Amino acid sequence: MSEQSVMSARNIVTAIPGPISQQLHVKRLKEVSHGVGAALPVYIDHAHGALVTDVDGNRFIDLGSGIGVTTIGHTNDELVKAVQEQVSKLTHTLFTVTPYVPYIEVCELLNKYTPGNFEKRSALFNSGAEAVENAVKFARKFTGRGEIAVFDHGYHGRTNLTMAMNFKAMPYNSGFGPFAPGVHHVPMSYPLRDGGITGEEAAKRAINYMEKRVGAANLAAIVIEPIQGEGGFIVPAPGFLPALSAWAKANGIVMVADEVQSGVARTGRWFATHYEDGFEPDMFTIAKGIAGGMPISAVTGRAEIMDSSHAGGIGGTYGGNPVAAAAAVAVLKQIEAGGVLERALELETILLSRLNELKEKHSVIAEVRGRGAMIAIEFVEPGTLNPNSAASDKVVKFCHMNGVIVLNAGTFGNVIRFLPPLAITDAQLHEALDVLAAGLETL
Ligand code: PLZ
Repeated sequence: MSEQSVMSARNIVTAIPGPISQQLHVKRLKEVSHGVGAALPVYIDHAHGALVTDVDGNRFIDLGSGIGVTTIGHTNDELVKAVQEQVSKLTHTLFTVTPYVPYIEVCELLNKYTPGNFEKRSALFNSGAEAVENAVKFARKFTGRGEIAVFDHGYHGRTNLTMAMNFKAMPYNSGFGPFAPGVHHVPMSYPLRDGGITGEEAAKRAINYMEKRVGAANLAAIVIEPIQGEGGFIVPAPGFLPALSAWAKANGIVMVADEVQSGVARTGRWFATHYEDGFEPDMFTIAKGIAGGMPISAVTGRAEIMDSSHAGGIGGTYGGNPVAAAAAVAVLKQIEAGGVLERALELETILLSRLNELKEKHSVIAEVRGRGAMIAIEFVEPGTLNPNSAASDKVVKFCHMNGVIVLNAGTFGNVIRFLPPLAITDAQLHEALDVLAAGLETL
């Protein structure tokens, strides 16, 4: 064993947050809107791979990737090189005025690697919410219909339309309405809390709601996260997603997979949709992990839907910015080259075995779920299904204080989710999970 590997990856040298972070936080509260939250107010100076260092010199192991963004690793070498080369050549023209090459390259790669054996087109935007907004625009234009169905526990963004599509009032929606009309919330498949019904039965419940409450002929699109992100990594029961897409197809409804959190190698496949045979979305929304932190998003879908808009109907000043597009090409080409998807599956093996061990030991953990490097644990009051956010909050706090960045999630705030950068080493992941285990011992 090298000296490096026996040393701790973490290095906590001050109280958390440290004195410089505390000073910065005071300044921030004076200058930055208080509507912008901070889960862990340590101010970060630099990061590489899965290690993040703050302004006080504290080094953390990152199991959050900035909510699933730095999947390829912080300051990934090839990404940094691509960005540096592009930024000195061209920072902006606006693709819809005078186009440039990286935009087309991103679209080509996404058209190739998204599920679905049909002709595709893509369009590029800045954020996940903007991608979702545009997927809805395409679906409405193509179908000539107005209504949209989304699912309980779902999350789609913070713009007016996407707020209407979110499940949770707090903290996302409360007080920010009125919201865009035409959005209908449909029961999700949530195996832990569904009393044992099958995926097909859960789909029947959702379809019944859409038929009776909305009317199939009025629906432009069904928008669903194949694994729900903010909702707590809820993996629907097998058969749920295929039954929905079959019903959508039979009724001329556009099936949209929101893969903003679950896409781009996160789950060990290019997209989480690949796991469900028979689930056949017409369109995908993609963001986060696509470009290692550079802001870019995409809608990829059937050519006839994507071409249904008149020229000029789709766009935006910065959408598919050349530097962000170059970063996306660098990420997508690394996945294409091999090894990245495999790494996510290796992390899955470690996460599942360590977390299931902890579940055996701690009856507050009701379930370990997810795929690839997108795994979560849900906390309950032992022997019941009552959500136990007091326990999950305590463990999250313990991890933060001890140099591990973890994120909470879930409608009931009782889920801890793990989204490590795929560049994390086995030793770093084990060290972070040792901290989690110690946190569970404090309950
Ligand atoms: N769709 C499935 O997960 C973003 C939200 C963080 P944007 N999720 C993280 C926060 O507190 O704002 C997300 C998602 C899914 C859409 C979005 C929205 O993506 O890039 O944040 O707009």
